[in-house]
Amino acid sequence: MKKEIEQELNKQLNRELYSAYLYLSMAAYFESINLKGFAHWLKVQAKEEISHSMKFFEFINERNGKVVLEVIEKPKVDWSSPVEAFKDAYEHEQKITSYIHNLVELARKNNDYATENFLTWFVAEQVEEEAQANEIYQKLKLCEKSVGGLFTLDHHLGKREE
Ligand code: OFO
Repeated sequence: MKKEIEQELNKQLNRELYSAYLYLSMAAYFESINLKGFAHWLKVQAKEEISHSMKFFEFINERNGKVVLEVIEKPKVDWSSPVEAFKDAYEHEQKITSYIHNLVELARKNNDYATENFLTWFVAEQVEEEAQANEIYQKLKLCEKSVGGLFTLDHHLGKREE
């Protein structure tokens, strides 16, 4: 595997860990305002992000690359409202999608078919990641003036399976 690709895959591994950190920080925010269902959903999401980072970990090793773990950026710790938190989550996923797409372009430019094939899973996954964050964001906008709506959504999100 080319050095440049190895370095970029390592950067993405770090971004996936940052995603876990961000969602865990959001979970702490929701715990602090007693919306336990949102907190649960975000804790499950954080675990999913760690599993994404592990896919990069294993792939880099399989290709005889070297995993290099860097510092994980400190995430935001407070939000002014649930809507603001999920707006951030949605925008974050859009940013992650563009990083994945840039990686695909890099793999293509280098005729690295194995990396391109590995990234196909992430291209599809990002469609889902964006859709689910956006769905919650849009629903939160609808219940901005309805505490009942917010509690219903909280209850529903609390049922997310691991
Ligand atoms: Fe790893 O998909 Fe979200 O960030």
